[in-house]
Amino acid sequence: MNRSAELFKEANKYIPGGVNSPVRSFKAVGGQPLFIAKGKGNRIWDVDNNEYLDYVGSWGPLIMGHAHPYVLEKLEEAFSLGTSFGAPTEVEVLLAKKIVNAIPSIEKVRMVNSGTEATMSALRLARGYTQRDKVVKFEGCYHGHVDSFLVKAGSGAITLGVPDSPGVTEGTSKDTILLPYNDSLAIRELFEEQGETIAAVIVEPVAGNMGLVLPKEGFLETLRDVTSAYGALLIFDEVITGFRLGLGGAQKYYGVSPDLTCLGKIIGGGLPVGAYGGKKEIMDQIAPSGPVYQAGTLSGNPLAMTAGLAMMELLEREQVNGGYKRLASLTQKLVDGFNNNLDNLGLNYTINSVGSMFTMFFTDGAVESFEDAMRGNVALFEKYFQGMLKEGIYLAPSAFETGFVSFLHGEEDIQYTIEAHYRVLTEIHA
Ligand code: KE4
Repeated sequence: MNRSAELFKEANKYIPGGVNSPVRSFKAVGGQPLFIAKGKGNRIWDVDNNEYLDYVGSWGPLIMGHAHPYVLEKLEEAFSLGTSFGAPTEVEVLLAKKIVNAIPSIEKVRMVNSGTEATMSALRLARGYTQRDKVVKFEGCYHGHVDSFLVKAGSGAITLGVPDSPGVTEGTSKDTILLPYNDSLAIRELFEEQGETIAAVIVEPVAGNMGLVLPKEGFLETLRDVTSAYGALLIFDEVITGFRLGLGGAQKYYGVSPDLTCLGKIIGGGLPVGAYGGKKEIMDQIAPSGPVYQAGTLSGNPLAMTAGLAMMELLEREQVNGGYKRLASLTQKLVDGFNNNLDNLGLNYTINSVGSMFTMFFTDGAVESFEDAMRGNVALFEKYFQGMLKEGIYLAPSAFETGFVSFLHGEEDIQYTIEAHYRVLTEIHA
């Protein structure tokens, strides 16, 4: 039995499912999860010293790769000063300032400890600010494990085949309205019918939790129109896309400005973090400046802020020197190589991509909604995932996630991945 298997056996004695987050369990792809010992650049090593080219990047945060020297250097300085004070620090102000300067729709921002906390707090704020109860979310979008959003959530919930979660009360889910992603007509009809009762619409401006699904022309603009017309707030969940699609996130990329934005992942440089922000007038409703309560012992933790600030400094440099453009074209090269393989093999699987994000769906035709994504052949994905793992390529262990290319991926990595993709597809279709 290898070390990962031994540790998984041990872990199952003390941790539910042997993991601290469901999707890591490999339940959706069979076999045992890998226990990771270390990461460096675009590589990770498991506890049996197997090396992998990493396209998960800790589910998005590590756009600058693992153990970036600059991030580690700044953390080492911070460690020596202490790990947490539960009091204001200069570093959290510096990071807040960078976020505000990077994203025009954010005039004020509050730090929390996870993406879930960010979306949960943004929802409470929207309800407190509008004095309304209803919230609209979209099928296949995942906004963390907030009761109000675990209504056919994406990510883990779909992967585990449990679209609704036990423990979410009728009372809670009755205030959540679920619509198909990319369906502009449905949202218009809903608002004509009950727009005045809706506190907020929350959306992943680029959906990364049903596999990658891009907004159709006019969809985000429609959300902006109807929410403005009826006094509801538009919340962009940019936990994945924030600083992934460029410093301005998806809202800059698509030119649609929300009222509130949720962030996470990249802004913590791999340490636990989340944030939500928006217009002053709305954010000042948050305690202690306003009546909407939200708090956290480790919010603005100096180590997470230090790692986040270092990441932002690195990303500002990338933005200036065209790094994001290079990253997008490197990802396009990967996607073109994959599509070339599919043509040569006579396969017509669909690949969605934007910036440094990509997903290959084991289905043909456009994948523009949760329903489309669910047409994917999960059994084939499982074989593909295991085959790529044997090739030393670490993909997300779920058909309903997104692949991430980091600034540390190079041409050779892309070339190797394209060749491995060809070999594995040939094998599983033999
Ligand atoms: P966290 O609470 O996991 O930090 O963030 C929740 C969240 C919110 N919004 C979006 C768009 C997200 O993608 C996430 C979390 N993403 C998943 C995978 N895509 C995290 C992986 C996991 O659940 O282990």
